[in-house]
Amino acid sequence: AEPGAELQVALVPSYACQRHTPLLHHNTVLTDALSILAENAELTDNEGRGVAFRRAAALLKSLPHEIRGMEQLKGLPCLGDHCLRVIKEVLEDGTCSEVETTRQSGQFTALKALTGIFGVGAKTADRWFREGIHTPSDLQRSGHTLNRAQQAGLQYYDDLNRPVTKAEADAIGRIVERAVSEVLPGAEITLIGGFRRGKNTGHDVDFLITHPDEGKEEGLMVKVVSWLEAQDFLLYQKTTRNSYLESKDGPARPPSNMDRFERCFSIFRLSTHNGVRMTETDPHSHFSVHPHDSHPTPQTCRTVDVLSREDSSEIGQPQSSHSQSWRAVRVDLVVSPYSQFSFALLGWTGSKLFERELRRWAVHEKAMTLSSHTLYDSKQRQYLRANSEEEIFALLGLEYVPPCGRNA
Ligand code: DGT
Ligand code: MG
Repeated sequence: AEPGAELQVALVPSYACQRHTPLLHHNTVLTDALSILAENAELTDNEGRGVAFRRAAALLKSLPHEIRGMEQLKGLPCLGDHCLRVIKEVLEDGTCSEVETTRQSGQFTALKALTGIFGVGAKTADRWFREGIHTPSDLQRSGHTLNRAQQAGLQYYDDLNRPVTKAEADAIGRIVERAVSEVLPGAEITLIGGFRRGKNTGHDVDFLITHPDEGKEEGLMVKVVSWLEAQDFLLYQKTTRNSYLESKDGPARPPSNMDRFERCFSIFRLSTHNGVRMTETDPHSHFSVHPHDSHPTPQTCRTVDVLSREDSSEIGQPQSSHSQSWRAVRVDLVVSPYSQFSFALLGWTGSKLFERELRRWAVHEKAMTLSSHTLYDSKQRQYLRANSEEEIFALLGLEYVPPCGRNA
């Protein structure tokens, strides 16, 4: 081994929020294997195991080199016996039998296919699987009563399981920006989720909306959604007031302005202008570049081919009728009061594991409670204010990690 290699390894910190985790890294063979086991654990009601596999994968993603032998893992955190067995097998044989068995198992493939339906979670999928329903087509034939979300999920199954490109995310961004500026001039929208972390594709597009005059954002979601519906952009939407369920271990009663936090789960109808070249740049567009955001993604000028879609409608749904003129895209909208914007931005940029690690760090290392709304200091018994993500990291005693480093 190289001199100093072990020392370097000993310095890898154990919380993902203490490290930079880039999108592209050196250990994809190992992390792909661990991710399958994580996914399987999550699908079979084994959250604890799922998190353990996710943490191990995230650790490997943050390493600056490729792991080629077990000796390189000495002293690294987050790697339990099970993970080490998996890694050892992959390093020695190229594959791990447990991973391959899982990948090919009927239960895993069925649960994946069923949870691939918008509106279907792991519990529902598992119940259906036990009834012999293994595919979306099975479900359709079963005559089960489905809620509105699940009906839309089945109807647009193929579209919603095809990755959303950055160009499509930007096109949706321009529509949302138009909607927002029509109903509330001065409101600001920011691209969040995986695309803010630099991903080229996503399963959905996430936006955060706010207004510099606190209070103006109240009731904004309903107006935005009405405008989008009137323009025929929405195939499905469900707007919820914030239920504040996320911080189970948080202070029992949040301040009353929390009630204003609104969220809309939607499915957009996005024109694909098949064969037409669309210019992405709008000089007046400022979405994804928020004044609070000191690390904006430069909106570079480029021209893109908007996909030409092959209609491969597996379940023979109405998708064939709109062949190539539009596609369905999952879009999440969140409205936040200005004073909570930084917390919302940090909380909705992800990744899910990075968020989980931030909250775990806050509780266990700092006796604080972090949510997408606030940071509460249990020792001082008070909420701490912050006007940027950098300030929140500083309050948590962490070095700042930019969005592109949060791909844990
Ligand atoms: P994707 O869409 O699969 O490409 O990847 P992400 O990272 O955009 O994942 P997504 O869209 O499920 O969620 C975006 C981030 O928003 C996620 O990393 C954590 C956060 N998030 C999602 N759902 C909730 C929620 O119900 N409450 C809170 N506070 N945050 C959420
Ligand atoms: Mg997303």
